[in-house]
Amino acid sequence: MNLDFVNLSDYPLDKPESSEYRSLVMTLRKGLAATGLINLENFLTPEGVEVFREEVYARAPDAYYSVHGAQAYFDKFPGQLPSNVLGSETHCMGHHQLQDTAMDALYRWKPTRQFIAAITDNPEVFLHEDPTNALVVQMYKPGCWTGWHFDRAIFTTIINLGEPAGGGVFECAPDIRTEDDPHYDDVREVLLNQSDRTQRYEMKSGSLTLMLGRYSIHRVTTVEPGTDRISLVLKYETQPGVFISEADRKLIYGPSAPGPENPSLVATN
Ligand SMILES: O=C(O)CCC(=O)C(=O)O
Ligand SMILES: [Fe+2]
Repeated sequence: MNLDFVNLSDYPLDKPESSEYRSLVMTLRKGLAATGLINLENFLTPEGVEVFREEVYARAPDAYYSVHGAQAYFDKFPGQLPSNVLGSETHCMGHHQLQDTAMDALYRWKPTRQFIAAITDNPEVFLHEDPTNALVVQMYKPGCWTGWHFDRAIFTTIINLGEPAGGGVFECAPDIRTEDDPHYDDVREVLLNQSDRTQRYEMKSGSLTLMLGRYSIHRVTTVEPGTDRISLVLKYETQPGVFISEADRKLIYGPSAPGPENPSLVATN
């Protein structure tokens, strides 16, 4: 892990015993618990952003372009919903395409995992084990978007690597549902663009966003002509051995995307 890529002056991940680290983690933990979403600006150094972007563009021809529909929660949604706000259109690269990159080194780095565990108030977090879905680059070329959805994992870590010239805004209604209550009425208001809970975040390159994605409905609006929006999604889990289903893997990462070496491992999403 190249320490020049992380802004260790503002985020001293390498000094977990220091009082600066402890007070930073305390503040971020409280912020995440209170608001459902925190954004750490300038988490990467400019050099880190540059190197990560080079890695993304070197691999971009192999990204899998897909347009697909709504996710699990909406299968059970009562009543009619506007279909044009669900689903996604992106160019996606999975972990199998990002091996031996600086992005992968940051994902696996123990201090990153300790930092995320501390902020999310977990004793430890584990790497997602699916060979495709653990570390993901979402490229939003002009016209691309991700519709309203909830994530499967409790929390999601996103590093922004490119701001679009227009559009590509991250919108989120944090903490809108709970594990036991889907809050369909509140969610319907969001989907119909009638909710005062929806917030807009213009993420800056190099920022790290941590969000309680399982309970916070979110989307990325359509990117307008100009520059691409790029996000790097780091999937951490509160238990080991998490995979996605073969059907989801093929849908998101393409028909030739590799599955687990041991085919008896079953999906846990
Ligand atoms: O691309 C983004 O910023 C958000 C991606 C997202 O919501 C997801 O991967 O679940
Ligand atoms: Fe998401």
